[in-house]
Amino acid sequence: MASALHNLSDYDFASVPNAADMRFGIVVSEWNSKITGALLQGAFDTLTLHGAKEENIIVKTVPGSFELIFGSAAFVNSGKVDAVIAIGCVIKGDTPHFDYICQGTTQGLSELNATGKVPVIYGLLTCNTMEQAEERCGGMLGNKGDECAVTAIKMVDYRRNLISL
Ligand code: DLZ
Repeated sequence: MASALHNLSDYDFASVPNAADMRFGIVVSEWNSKITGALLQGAFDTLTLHGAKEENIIVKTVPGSFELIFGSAAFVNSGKVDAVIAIGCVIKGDTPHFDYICQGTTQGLSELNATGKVPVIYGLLTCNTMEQAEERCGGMLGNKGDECAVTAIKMVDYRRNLISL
């Protein structure tokens, strides 16, 4: 679980495989676009930092986090990417809507991740306040986009290693 001590941008650089021959799809929710834009930037920069070519990173937007499921499935089924990163941000409101969107989106992405041909990386911020989201998209707790990029590269490498066994 996240804690005040864990910075989402901290990782062991040397443990990340080179991503020069990897292709990535990033699906970004338009809701809370200031936050999701910063998450996207973090993911994009970290992928390229580890060798991914810009032309091999396809970015698509969807209206809200709930649509990340369909958007990610479309990438998975396209056969054009080696991993998908789903980026969204849900902020708690006055009604239970928050819970339904978080649960529905998480379940949908989980099922896709478990059953699809390529990994789907969970880049959904589920926050009680906008301040919590700002802390996690480049603020004092780092950027979850960085974490998602590193995870995507490692999972592509994981799958390739299994296939080559
Ligand atoms: C409707 C809604 C609400 C209230 N809040 C958010 C949010 O904080 N973050 C987000 O990504 N999306 C939100 N949405 C939109 C839903 O994800 C979805 O787009 C709509 O319910 C239509 O399916």
